[in-house]
Amino acid sequence: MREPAEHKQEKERCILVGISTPKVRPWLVSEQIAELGRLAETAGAIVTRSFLQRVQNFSPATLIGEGKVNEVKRALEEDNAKMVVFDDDLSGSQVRNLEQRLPGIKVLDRTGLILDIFAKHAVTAESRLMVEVAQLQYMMPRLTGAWTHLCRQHNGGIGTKGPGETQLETDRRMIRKRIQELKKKLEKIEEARESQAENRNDIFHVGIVGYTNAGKSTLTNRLTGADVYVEDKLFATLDSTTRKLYLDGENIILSDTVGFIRKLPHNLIETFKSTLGVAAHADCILEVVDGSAPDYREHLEVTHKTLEGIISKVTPRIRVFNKAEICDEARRTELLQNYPEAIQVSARENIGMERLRDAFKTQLAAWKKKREAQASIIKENVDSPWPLHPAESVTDRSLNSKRDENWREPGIYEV
Ligand SMILES: Nc1nc2c(ncn2[C@@H]2O[C@H](COP(=O)(O)OP(=O)(O)OP(=O)(O)O)[C@@H](O)[C@H]2O)c(=O)[nH]1
Ligand SMILES: [Mg+2]
Repeated sequence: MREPAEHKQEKERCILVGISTPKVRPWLVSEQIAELGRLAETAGAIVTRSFLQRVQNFSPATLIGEGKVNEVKRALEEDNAKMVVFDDDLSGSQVRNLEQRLPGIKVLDRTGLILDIFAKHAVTAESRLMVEVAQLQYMMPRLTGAWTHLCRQHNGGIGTKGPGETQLETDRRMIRKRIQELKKKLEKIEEARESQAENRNDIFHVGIVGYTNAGKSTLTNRLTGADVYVEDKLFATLDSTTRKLYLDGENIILSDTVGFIRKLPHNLIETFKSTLGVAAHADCILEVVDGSAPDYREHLEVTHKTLEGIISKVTPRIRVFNKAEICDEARRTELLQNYPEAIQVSARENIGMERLRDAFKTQLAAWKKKREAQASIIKENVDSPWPLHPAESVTDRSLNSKRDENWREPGIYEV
């Protein structure tokens, strides 16, 4: 089992700040801040406390109001914490203003944290390239002093695992050039992947998608006996893994891939499109949802929004609600009533796997039927509707169809 590299360094203590507007329901806001806490822990930090500010409008200078900044400052001192993480995106100037008001404190936002986790969990050359592109794009507007300052001052740690200090110190033009180079490399990898996908055209391919931590890798392991990295962490999987599953006398392919999260940075989705492309080429999508999550509906929504434009609407889908064994009766009934087509499973406890395999079999049969129909359409169109003259090829005929219509066996005819 391959474990992503973790940085062995002392855990950083941090404070979280969430902001909510009256439009957002309070329980959802606390879910979001709890998720930010899990992100911070995944990045290797210790959360000492969280602040939630209800505002009508965001403050343009510091996102939160002056009074709240002072409150956060006092809390940081009391908790001996050196980092503050905002649940919402901060602009470059907001980061700089906050750093001025909170001297010696590292200021990050959710996106910065996610990028840091991605950087730490990237295993293959491809995912490292993708993360580097996303980091550089993220840094561009925040470049003026702030990031170089962070790197020197904090000497590494969360949010500073950038592509190297030298890059941070180069100007935007250089960074743009670097992004172009990286994108070219990624394009080449993607081309190779496309041709791989074409080679697998005759095997039924299931792409697994879903919110991070839903249990996609656990399910892949359960179904295929594989050993994909599973962890109670967000973004445990970044690189897509492809495994074979023996079903009904033949092999099908399962691809496990990167999970989604709310407020996933747009450029990260763009950059990871090629990894997600694995699912885009799939003949069937398996959507895994953590049925026990209080905000599972939002998970569904985030997954669908992220996949819009990547996966064709006509690709058949199977939906499973995972972690069924820890759902209470009321939740199980709710899921059954609202999503009668979905299958409730537990990858951990091996529940519902037969139903899932049956669903694969149904989709496999439908796929075969469709392919047979496609094959016969191709055959019909390739087969000539009239007998060919022995000296003539199909191409000759299609190039000169006028002549074809009047073509006759050589000989003497009455006119
Ligand atoms: N209770 C319960 N926990 C589960 C089940 N399936 C997975 N888990 C746990 O959920 C956590 C996340 O599982 P993963 O398989 O890594 O989830 P993932 O969807 O691949 O996550 P990412 O790779 O981060 O997107 C782990 O702690 C698993 O042990 C299940 O059926 N029941
Ligand atoms: Mg995973």
